[in-house]
Amino acid sequence: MIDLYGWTTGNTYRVLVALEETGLPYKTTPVNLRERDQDRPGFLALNPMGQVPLIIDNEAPFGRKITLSQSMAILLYLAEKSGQLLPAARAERAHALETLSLVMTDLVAPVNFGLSLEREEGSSAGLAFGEARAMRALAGIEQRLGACSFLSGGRFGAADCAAFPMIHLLGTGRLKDLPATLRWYREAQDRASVQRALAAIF
Ligand SMILES: N[C@@H](CCC(=O)N[C@@H](CS)C(=O)NCC(=O)O)C(=O)O
Repeated sequence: MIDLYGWTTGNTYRVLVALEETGLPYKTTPVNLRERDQDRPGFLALNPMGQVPLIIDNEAPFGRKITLSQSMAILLYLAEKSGQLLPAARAERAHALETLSLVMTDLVAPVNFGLSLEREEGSSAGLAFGEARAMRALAGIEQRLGACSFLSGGRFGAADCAAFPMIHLLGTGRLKDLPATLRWYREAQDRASVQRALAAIF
């Protein structure tokens, strides 16, 4: 059983979609960010960064319990554990990882940074910067989805799990000139795994 510590944020939903896709058994534990549960000693002992998501896998494949933070590392761990979420062929796998990296560093990171700057400093400049970077990343995503059914290649995988919550947050208005991305978004939204992830209770 995998314990997922999380809250209703994109970084947690990314892991929820991956858990639902793989079918690995898990249970959720809320870390209420509004009440700053992340700063409590019990949680800091698990993740000194005081951030969610975090998983504890009590049945790690190498026979020991593992505690893991960072949503991208968690996606890759779940891919390895389940044998799903990444293509087996090496060239396809390399492109799936390239796309995962694009999603996390060029789409998710700048938007989240902009949102934090706005929330904590009241600055809209950070959000404008984040959005401009996001549109560039979406152009890269559009190109990928023009050539493949999914961001991870022929099957929904780690890069798709990573991208869905952020594209969901950005909204379909930003996808009007990106037909392949809009097609992908609608298909992803209809997946049972994504629906279950979005309905998860914290
Ligand atoms: N790079 C990390 C970012 C995690 C992160 O920023 N988590 C936020 C919620 S979305 C958080 O826990 N914030 C609480 C805080 O920073 O105090 C990941 O991908 O998991």
